[in-house]
Amino acid sequence: MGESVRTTDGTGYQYTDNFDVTDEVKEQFDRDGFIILRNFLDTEEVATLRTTLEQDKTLEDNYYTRDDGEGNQSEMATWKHPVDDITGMIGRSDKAAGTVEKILGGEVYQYHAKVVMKEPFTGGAFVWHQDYGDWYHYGNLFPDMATVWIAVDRADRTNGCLQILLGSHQAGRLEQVKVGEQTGADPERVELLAKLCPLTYVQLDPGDALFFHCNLLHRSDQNHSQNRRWAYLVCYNRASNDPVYKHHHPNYTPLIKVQNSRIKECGIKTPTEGKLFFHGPKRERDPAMEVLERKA
Ligand SMILES: O=C(O)CCC(=O)C(=O)O
Repeated sequence: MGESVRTTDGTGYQYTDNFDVTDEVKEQFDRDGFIILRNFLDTEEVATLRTTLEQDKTLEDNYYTRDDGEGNQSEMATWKHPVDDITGMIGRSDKAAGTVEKILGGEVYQYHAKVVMKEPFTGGAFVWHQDYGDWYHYGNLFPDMATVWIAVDRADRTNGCLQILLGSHQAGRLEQVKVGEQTGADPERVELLAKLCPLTYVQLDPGDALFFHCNLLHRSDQNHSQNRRWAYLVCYNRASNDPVYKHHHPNYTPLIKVQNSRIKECGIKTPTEGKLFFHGPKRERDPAMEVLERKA
């Protein structure tokens, strides 16, 4: 008997220009904590995004390493504001920002954007966590936040695709604890929730997008395969949920939305100003510095 694994294969909505957040779409998001839009970026758009990221010197200069504590690492580059390159056009587009606005029920702004790079064989794992686990501590009073996770490369079980506990956002915010070298949701609670909320592997083709609620439990495995797994993520906050603390992620900054056509029109360009990369506490430490700090 084969192992029974639940995946998102064959599920989700095919994105077309006529896509709308109907009552059914909204109900699904509220019930499951996510929706999938297949072909959210068409072949040309995702190819331009991929080439732009590969050529972007600022990513090279600003990425940091996120050690999974089990011998592997993922590289991440995180920035605050959308600018006029394809990453910004996607984040500002009606199909991304406009969809999130309808899902969350009001105006949104970009809370940050990032590229998560899981390289072949070395890409690191992420433990079970909720994004709101951290964002709560950064002064966001309400969980009126969501992320659009866009597959740049195919993401599947072999290269560490995202895993979710379906419907787990309905449990609300869980305690955060140290899990190995990472911070994650209380493993005891996660285990109990996993009995009720089916573990689901989010397998996506390049250009497919997962829109998910900030309290949805998610994780991902190491990449043991020869296939790269890069993803582009845009995180949104409701304008009405302006963080009450100043933190490394932006306070309310009006998002200038653009028509979807701007994604194609902008082509490959890599502006260096305005994004404001965040290097943050998770930046790769220089081992020599750590030795000095321990001695201090
Ligand atoms: O892309 C992944 O595998 C996980 C990324 C993630 O959960 C995060 O950056 O918070």
